Amino acid sequence: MRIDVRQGSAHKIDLKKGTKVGVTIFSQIGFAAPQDLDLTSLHFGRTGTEDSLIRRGNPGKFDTSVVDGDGRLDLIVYVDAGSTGLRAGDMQAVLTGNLLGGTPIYGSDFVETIKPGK
Ligand SMILES: [Ca+2]
Repeated sequence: MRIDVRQGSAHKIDLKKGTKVGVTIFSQIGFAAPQDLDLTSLHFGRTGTEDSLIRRGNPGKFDTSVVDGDGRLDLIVYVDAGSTGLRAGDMQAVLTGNLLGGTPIYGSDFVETIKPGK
């Protein structure tokens, strides 16, 4: 699964608690992220086990947008950088979860992490 992690438009993430980071999950042939994912199962962070998603209700409301111009709606979830377990200098972040049928999914992206407030 292809994901893209950004704080605003940059890959550089301020690890301060409360920093909102967007994680785009790209749909592809045979996989529609907004429909096929079990949204309650998603975890994101240093190891992919962290409960860092910012949820509005349960399972929460997330954004959809055609991020990459391929005509397929992609899913955008938001996480609190302070809950990801990421440390300054980490260069990778991981998203894990399940499809609605229970199949586990995994994605990772390059990140640049900076100390809180720097
Ligand atoms: Ca797309």
